[in-house]
This record gives sequence, C-alpha cells and structure tokens, in this order.
Amino acid sequence: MSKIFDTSHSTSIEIYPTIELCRLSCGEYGSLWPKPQNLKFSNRNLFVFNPMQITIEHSPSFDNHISRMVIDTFRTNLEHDYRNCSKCKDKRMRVKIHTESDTTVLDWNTDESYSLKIETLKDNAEVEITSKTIFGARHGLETLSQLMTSYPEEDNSICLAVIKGVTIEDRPFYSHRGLLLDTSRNYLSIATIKKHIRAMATSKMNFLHWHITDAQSFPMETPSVPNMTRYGAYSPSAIYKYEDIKHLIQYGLYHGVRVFLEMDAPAHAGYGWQWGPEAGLGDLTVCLNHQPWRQACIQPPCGQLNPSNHRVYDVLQDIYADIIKLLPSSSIIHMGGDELFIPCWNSTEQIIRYIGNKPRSMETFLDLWSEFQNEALKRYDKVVGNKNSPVILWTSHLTDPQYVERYLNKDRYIIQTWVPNTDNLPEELMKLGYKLIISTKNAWYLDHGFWGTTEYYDWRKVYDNQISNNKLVLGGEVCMWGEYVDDASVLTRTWPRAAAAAERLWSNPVTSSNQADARFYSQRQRLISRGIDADAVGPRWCYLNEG
Ligand code: CP6
Repeated sequence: MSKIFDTSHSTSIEIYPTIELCRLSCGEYGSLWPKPQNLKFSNRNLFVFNPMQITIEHSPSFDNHISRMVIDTFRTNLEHDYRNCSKCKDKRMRVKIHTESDTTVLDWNTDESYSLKIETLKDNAEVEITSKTIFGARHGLETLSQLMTSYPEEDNSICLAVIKGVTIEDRPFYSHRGLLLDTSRNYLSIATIKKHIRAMATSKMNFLHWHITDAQSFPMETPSVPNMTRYGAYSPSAIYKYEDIKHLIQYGLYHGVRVFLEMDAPAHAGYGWQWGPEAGLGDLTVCLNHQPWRQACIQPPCGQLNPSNHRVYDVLQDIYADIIKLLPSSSIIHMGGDELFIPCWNSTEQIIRYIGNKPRSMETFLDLWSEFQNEALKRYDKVVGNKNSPVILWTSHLTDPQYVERYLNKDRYIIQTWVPNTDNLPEELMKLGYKLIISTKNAWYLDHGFWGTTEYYDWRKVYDNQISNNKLVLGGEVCMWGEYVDDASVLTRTWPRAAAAAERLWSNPVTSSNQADARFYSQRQRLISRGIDADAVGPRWCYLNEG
C-alpha cells in the first residue's frame, strides 16, 4: 500500500491568533462549515491545551482499518507541528468515540449523524462523540477540529485552543453531497484527486463522481481490455493504474467520501474504442473525428458507441467486470447516457442497415438507444451477480417525461438532472416517482464562465441555489467539467465554491449567503491550511474585518 498520509502539504501559513480565536467563538456558529443542525454553546471561552496530550478512546465497533485512518486524518488536520507547548503542558483533551455499528458501507442509507459534546473541567477537556456509524464519527471529528485552532505562545511553542463547552446534534439534510471531476478532457494526477477528497471531507461532502472516460481520452486501466488505454490514453503516464483507482476508492472511504465511476455511454465514447476493426470485432465506435463536428470536438459527437455491433456489449461486459472488482461490496455505477447525438447514428450506414425498414424517426432511434441501455445493464448485472444495484443516468431524451417510463425502471435508475433551476423537469420526474440527483446547470456548473458565453457562478450563487426538499431528491452535485482545467488550475476553480454547495446540501440553510460570509472566509482559510489551493474569496481586509 502506498503512503496514505502525506504531511508535506502542510504549508506554513501565517496565523492570525486573534482572528482565528474570535472565529472559533464569535458568531452563532463559530467557524463551523457546514453549519450544524443544532448547536449550543455552554461556555464560549477557550481552553488552551497541549497538542501532545490528546487521547482518543473508542468503542470496539470503531476499531477497524478505516477508523484508524480517520483518526490519523484528524490528527493531521490539527494544524500544529507537535512541538510541545510549555505553558500548558499538563492541560489535556480526552476524546471518547461511541459508535454503534462497524459497517464500512457508505451509500444513501448510511446514517451520518453524530452528536458532539465538549465539557471542560480545570485541566481537562472531555469530548464525547456518539454516532451510529464510523462515517458519523468522522464528521464529529471534523467538527471537533473546526472547534480548535493553533495557539502560539510567546515562547514560540504552539498549543491548541478549543471551545470550552458546546453541544452539537448534527445530521445531513441530503444524503448525496457530490462533486463531479472529469479526467478525460484533461488528465488529473492522483495527487490532485486526493486533494479534492480532502477538501470534500473538510466540508462533509460524501460522493465523488469520477467522470473517468469520455470521447477525448480513456485514461482508466482495464486489465481485461488493455487496448482501451493503449488506444485511448493521452500518454503512457496519463493512465489511472488499476491499483491506483483501488487505492483512491479506499482513500475516499477514510475521508467519508464514496468514489463512484462513470464510464459515459453510448455517447461521449470515442478514443480508446478505435481498435475494433484491427481486432476483427468491427467498428465499436462511430463518428469519431467526423466532419463537420470535429471542430466542435469539445462536445459530442466525437464518437458514439455502435449499437449495430453486438461485440460492443462483450467489451462493455469485460470493462464492467474490471470496474466491479474495484468497488466496495455494494456497487454504485454511473452509466452516463447524456447527449446522444441522433444525426451521428442516423448518418452511419451500418446503423441505418441495422434499423432496416423501420422509419428513421426520433422514436426509432430512442428505441435503439434503449436497446443499448438495456443490454449494457444486462451485462453489468451479469457480472455483479444481482439485478438490484443502483444505476445513475443523466437526463436526456430517454428521460423526457413522455418517454421515461417506457425506457427506464424507476426502482433501478436514479436520474441526475443538469437543467437550469428555471426548468421544471426535476418536478415532472418526481411526479413520476424517480429518484434524483440535482446538478443545476445555472448554478452548480463550476466550469462555466471560463469558456463559451456562459456566466461564472460566484460562491453566493452556488450557495443560494435551493433545491427541492422532496424525499425523492437524494441530493446534488457540483460539476467541474474538464475541458478547460487540469492540474494547474482545477483546485482553485473548484474550491472554495464547492464548499458553498456543501453547506446547501448538509444544512439546507433558510438564511442566505449574506449570513455566511465570515464562516465562508474561515472555511477557505482552513482549506489553505490543509494544503488545498482554494481561490481567494475576496480582499483579505474582509477576512480581517467581517463578522
Ligand atoms: N461532458 C459530458 C460535458 C457536458 C455533459 N456531459 C456538458 C454539457 C453542457 C455544458 C457543460 C457540460 N462537457 N460528458 C452534459 C452532462 Cl454547458
């Protein structure tokens, strides 16, 4: 196993003790992000103690590999350097964690609630964290770390300070609090993806939607089909090795983040699939590099899978089998399903022949698309070994309210909407009983504003995007499409704006972003102190003078 904790990221930042200390105890919610559902301070004063004197006790159900890594992260996040603080040598903190279950399954049914209590008597801060699952306990530790800050003494030794008395009862409003990263348009290094995971954990986000392949490149190593990366990776070093993906999925769990993969199909598939003819399997992908669409290669069709060639399903099955071996026991997959460009299939001779004498109408092509989706699902189920693991699909013509019931089983498919918040498609799909994940196109598309004519969404717009509180809405996702970002810019583009969505999804506040300024500045500082290159929120003056 490669090294999980890399402490090299702890940049030495300037510490502003007065500001930091005020942030802990000033304002209704201190510097907590996202704000908890219930919080009561019983003593807002600060207890200064020795970072070397933190003990953590836990129930046996919290004693597994993941829990140990969770505790390690907690320690890493306490931004002090373990230099003994002389003034408060004997002041200590004792943390007790009570966790009911030792399940390591993180999905939409996982209970992430926790309660946290701090009481301070003379030389001792007693902390109690109670939760149903280790994921709830992790949130409790995250909150605890946000109730602390480093405290430099005059002799240059560094102590910690914590709020003396507080009681918190907390649980997420939405169970899906996601971020989409796209590693096909531009490759992102494993180190960058890990930073995103750490940033997500800092804001209690829990689903990383890894849009790992698209038409432009196929960087996912699939041992059963080595041709995919051989033909599809930008370069031999721009490949996610099988073991790296496995490692990242684990790394996610240590941070309370479920990593799930999307291999987009049947559109958004091109590079990686070109080897069919040479291998005697015929065309697996069609329209790749075709005029006149090539110029518009940032959008499809730069390739779509060929539904008239049933060998496509054999390859899909092999890839699915590889993916499933990577996943934790419960499988969650995203099958894409967005932006099929019918003129591509309609201009491909073998597909026209396959359709035979059926009319070349919209409905005929939707039937063909649905045939593709059903067969892909069958192959997936075959390798999973059951027929009930959830599958996510984007909204498309297949999910039009007039067709959706004909094509997609609502007990099986979860639909991810990417329409603007003025569109009532989500409402219509809920009326039909579909579960949804919301990615509001005019608020939560974090790539916007850097290309085309679209607007940039500042953190207030991200924060103030209220979504339906219907039970069928599992939650939402902010999207960082990869056309115009790579390792050099993706973190600043994503953070801290994604954290604004995190509070929307965790707390679903009735207040607006205007009431969140001071805490949002703090959260950005916190990301920086944890080694995440989060963008500046505004002039530093605001950080020093607000709230
Ligand atoms: N890539 C994929 C994309 C987009 C989608 N799917 C996208 C479409 C329109 C805009 C932004 C992104 N780049 N695979 C749509 C879900 Cl404006």
